[in-house]
Amino acid sequence: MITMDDIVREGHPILRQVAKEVDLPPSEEDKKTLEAMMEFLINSQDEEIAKKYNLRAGIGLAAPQIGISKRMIAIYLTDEQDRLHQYALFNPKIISHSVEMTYLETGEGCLSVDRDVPGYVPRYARIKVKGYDLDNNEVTLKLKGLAAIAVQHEIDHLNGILFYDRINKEDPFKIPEGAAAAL
Ligand code: K1U
Ligand code: NI
Repeated sequence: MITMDDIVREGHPILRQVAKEVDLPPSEEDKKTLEAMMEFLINSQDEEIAKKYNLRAGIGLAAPQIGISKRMIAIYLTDEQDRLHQYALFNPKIISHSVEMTYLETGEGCLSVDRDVPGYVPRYARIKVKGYDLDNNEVTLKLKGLAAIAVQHEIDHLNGILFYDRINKEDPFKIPEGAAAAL
């Protein structure tokens, strides 16, 4: 199982690399990796398991964060409407997005960043994402709110981008242009 010891922290060059596309259909090894990433998220949100293994809660994880520079992400979160979003995706791609932007009023955190970086992180308010699931089915998702923000955070990891790269350096709490707060 994946634990915090497997999570690569900022400063490691893999977090700044553009991850490689996964060959499809996915190999058994790539499927196992993506399944283990999802298991980590579920475990990290289980009070007992998280305490036992000292896991920090996460709602998303990208393969570079466990030292694998391949385009794989896992998402496991309950949204503002109490809907569960559980996605394990190979080669996720934003195929369209809103003009409107959004941001979390609490800012963002990252399992690869062991410190608080305050500020608003501008994100598209709505996105359409295409990718492939564990069974190699093409998946198209239309997302908004926290789910859209989490997917953008994880796709950023695949492109070597960390959330604080997007915070306004001069004025971290400046409301991004055309943005409404999420949540
Ligand atoms: O990629 C990561 O480092 C995980 C990160 C992803 C994230 C997505 C969107 C906004 C912020 C961060 C996290 O999951 S940080 C933990 C977190 O945001 C959270 C954990 C439990 C409940 C609610 C939120
Ligand atoms: Ni992160």
